[in-house]
Amino acid sequence: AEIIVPILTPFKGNKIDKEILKEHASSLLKAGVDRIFVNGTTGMGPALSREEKETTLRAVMEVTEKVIFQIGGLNMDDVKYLAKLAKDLSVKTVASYAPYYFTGLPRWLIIKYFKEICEIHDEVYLYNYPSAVGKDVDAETVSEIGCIKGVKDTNDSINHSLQYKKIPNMKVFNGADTLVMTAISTGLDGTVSAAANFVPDVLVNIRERVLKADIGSAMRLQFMVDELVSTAKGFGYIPSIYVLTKELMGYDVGEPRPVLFPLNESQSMELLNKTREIFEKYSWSKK
Ligand code: PYR
Repeated sequence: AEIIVPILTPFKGNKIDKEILKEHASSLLKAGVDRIFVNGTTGMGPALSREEKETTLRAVMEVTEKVIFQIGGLNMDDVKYLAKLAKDLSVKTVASYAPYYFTGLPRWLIIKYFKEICEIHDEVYLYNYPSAVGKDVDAETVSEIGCIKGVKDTNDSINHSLQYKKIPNMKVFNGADTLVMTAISTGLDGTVSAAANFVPDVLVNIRERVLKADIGSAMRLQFMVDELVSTAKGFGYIPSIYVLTKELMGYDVGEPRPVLFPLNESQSMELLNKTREIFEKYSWSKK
């Protein structure tokens, strides 16, 4: 089972810092992460321009070819441009969320969107995130699209994710931080977890323990991740990820981009204090 990181996008003065992005990508791979999901939610994909989505891709491709390139958007010309770019740069996999914001889109429209991408690129993943996008692209719709090779399902229902596995050869990843252990032990192809930005070692450990059938201790680590994530969510999850990554990975990862304003000094301190208490409670320390 793969651990895929939806990598954060480091900003300095509202500009993407490519060097930091490369350093972070390379250190996550060293920590045991299998692939890098570029321009996901944690990467603030919907807040990036087409040029910026290209910038993050090119930076990460300088470090590794183990990339999933998220290209979704509401401007079909941009989406197609990015699919073509991926093909030209030999990026193996592209992913997209469904057209968001517009509610009540009929199924044929969603299907057409993905088919247009498949005309350009041959390995297209669906990024299904119903609570953010406003629509669920379920297993039946994926069957109907016909050309989707994988699904990242950000969904609290593992049963929902499992339905996609009924489609032959479909790769399925769950995207909830709270379901890393469950996704791996239930036979999905892995996890896409934002927490992999700041505790890649813990997620690698969860996988090791599940594979050794040491479910009890994997579950305990999962509960630790749950507490870290719910604490971070209290401050705003994405801004918190920058603070946690700097602290736990040991290098500066810049700032998020407003509207996801960075945490101030006292918020950061409070978050880190609470985080330390959680690590102590679970007797976890970095090796
Ligand atoms: C993302 O940040 O893209 C996730 O799915 C977690």
